[in-house]
Amino acid sequence: MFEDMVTARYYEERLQEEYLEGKQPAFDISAGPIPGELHLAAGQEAAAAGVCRHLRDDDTVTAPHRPHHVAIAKGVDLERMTAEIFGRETGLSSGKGGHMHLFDPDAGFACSGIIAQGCPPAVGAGLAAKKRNEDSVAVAFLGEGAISQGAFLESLNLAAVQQLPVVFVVEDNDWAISMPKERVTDVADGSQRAGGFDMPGVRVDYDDATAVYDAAKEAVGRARAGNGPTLLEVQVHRRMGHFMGDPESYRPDEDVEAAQARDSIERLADDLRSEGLEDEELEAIREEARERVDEAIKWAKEQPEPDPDAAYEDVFVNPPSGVTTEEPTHELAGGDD
Ligand SMILES: Cc1ncc(C[n+]2csc(CCOP(=O)(O)OP(=O)(O)O)c2C)c(N)n1
Ligand SMILES: [Mg+2]
Repeated sequence: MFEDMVTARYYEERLQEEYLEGKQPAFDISAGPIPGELHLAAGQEAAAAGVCRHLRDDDTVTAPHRPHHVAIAKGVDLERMTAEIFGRETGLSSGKGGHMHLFDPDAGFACSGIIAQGCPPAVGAGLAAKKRNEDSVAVAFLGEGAISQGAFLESLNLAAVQQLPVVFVVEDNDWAISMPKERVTDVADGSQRAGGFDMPGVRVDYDDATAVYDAAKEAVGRARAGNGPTLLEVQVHRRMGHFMGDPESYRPDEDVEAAQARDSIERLADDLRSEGLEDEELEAIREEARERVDEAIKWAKEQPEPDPDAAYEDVFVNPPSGVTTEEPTHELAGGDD
């Protein structure tokens, strides 16, 4: 867990540097080597690390728009994920998806920029496992801002009524962009949503990786044994803005300070020291993570940019109507119709 967490944190620190290149002074979001939005998960690593430790390669994980810590904990190919974020041809989705649309079938991982969108596919993966008599499980990560979404609530219902091997993991960072949790739901503990679907609901109050590990062990074990879904909520802290460039003018200073003060990585490091690990051992893990990340970023930046013509491949309509005023020069992908 420590390795996953320090890898994710350093990865995002490096992405931040790369992301800011060329975007100043007016913050041109389309400039630089990583164009578009970038949502960082620094402060949320404990949820991903504690849950994904219990997962196998044939288990499925879906994540939302803040996906890096989950992808790393699930074992997504770091090189190809980074190439995707940099929009390169060898990226997981040929550079067309970007950081919110990472898809790695080998690692059983997908994420989406649409809130709660990962829940139905996770239920689908759970249903497939059940029908095939396999003991793989599916885990859907989502933010607390998504717990009133229809896609989430309908997914809870279907998973419960069919007793599917699914674990829903809500990362409660108290904010949905600039919207504080208490303004959108009267339920302070999102795991209470489970009660309406007659499934177990558990909340881990602190972003404590070992507590998440223990809670997830039971939830994943229940799913794998064929005893149905669980809703797990984990309190985490958003150390950064909603996205890079967010001035956070809506956020009280005390809230930022509280998030900075509670570092789940330091907390786990303390736990490990109390279990007898030496500082040098922890530093060696950090060093290895830094090397791995630096290599992945170096590799990704050396990768070719996609051929512009590839924009017309892997799309439903080719070329999309209204995009060009000239005669289309590409064949329709789907044949005559
Ligand atoms: C269906 C849908 N509605 C709105 C948005 C715009 N949006 C992007 S992130 C976000 C807030 C999400 O908050 P939360 O689920 O708590 O996740 P967090 O950003 O805190 O990790 C919203 C409303 C979206 N992407 N999808
Ligand atoms: Mg949130």
